[in-house]
Amino acid sequence: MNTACSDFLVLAEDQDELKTFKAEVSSGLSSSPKRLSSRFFYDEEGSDLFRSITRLPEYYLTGCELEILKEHGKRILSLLGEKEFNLVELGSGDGSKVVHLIDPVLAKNRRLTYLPIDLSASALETLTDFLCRRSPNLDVRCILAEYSSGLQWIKGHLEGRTMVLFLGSNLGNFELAESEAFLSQVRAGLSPGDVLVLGLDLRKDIETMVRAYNDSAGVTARFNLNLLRRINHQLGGNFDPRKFRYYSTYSPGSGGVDSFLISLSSQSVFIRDLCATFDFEPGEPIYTEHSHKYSETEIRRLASQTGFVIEASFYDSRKYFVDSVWRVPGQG
Ligand code: AVJ
Repeated sequence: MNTACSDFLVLAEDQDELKTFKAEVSSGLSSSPKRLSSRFFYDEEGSDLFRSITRLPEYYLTGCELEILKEHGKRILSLLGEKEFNLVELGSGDGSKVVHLIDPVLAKNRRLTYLPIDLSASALETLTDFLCRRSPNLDVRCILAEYSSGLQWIKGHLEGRTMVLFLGSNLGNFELAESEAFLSQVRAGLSPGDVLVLGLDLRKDIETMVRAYNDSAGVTARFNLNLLRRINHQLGGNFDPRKFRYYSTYSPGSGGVDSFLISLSSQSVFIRDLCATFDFEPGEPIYTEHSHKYSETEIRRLASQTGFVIEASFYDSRKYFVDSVWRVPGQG
């Protein structure tokens, strides 16, 4: 991690995340209907499974966004002008997307500071190792933090223009009210003239959307079921994942793919660290994930309600996905 070009700022502790996990499992399994948040999918095993998902033929999202960044990366960058700037990424990914924004800057022999914000130290380290060899003109400053505290830190510590990346339709896991609050928070961390690049999966024919979450290799099912395994490992649960099935479907009402783990029998699960038992009826669901699919109207409404102006929209050739570029209005 102590690579010459990188800095590592720690604003979150593993214990904090474990506490949050414990609290959310407790309240989620006590509510009716039961729920567990997809934000907890990403332990080490879950992150590996997600990487496999991005390579599945059915999961078109990653390929579409890669196509957009390869094709239009330079034009996206040109919206910031020629001055030195900071590139902030919410969620660090594996670097395969962001290089299409980093490399054109470095190719012009310009300096760039890249600041990935992520809760996984190992993800940040792997990403840094991958990026650091690229050029002495690239500064990588990793921020181990929740998005909100990372953004807050950035506000007081960066000079010059900033471009924030929130790619992969990660916003789609938030509920509408949460998305608005989150985007307003991003907006508050930025100055007039700064830019947000938001990757969003668009509404399209239902079969295509549903197939992306029902792959024939069953990786997405394992990805969801891994959450029960994580509860077993980290909180001393005794879930038998074979007694649950993964189910996901498009809901026209909410405009997204909703995912569930459904109990196959009448069963009780004990979780040691919560000192609690949770009862399941046959067919009882745990709601695990909402993956929102956006309409153009929704995107326009979100931007204007959170204080941004849409500056440009970049699509893949099939128009499955959009990288929507939003600017903070005003002088700057
Ligand atoms: C990373 C949140 C965009 O919702 O499509 C992939 C996660 N879930 N397959 C999504 C996911 C099931 C993904 N996001």
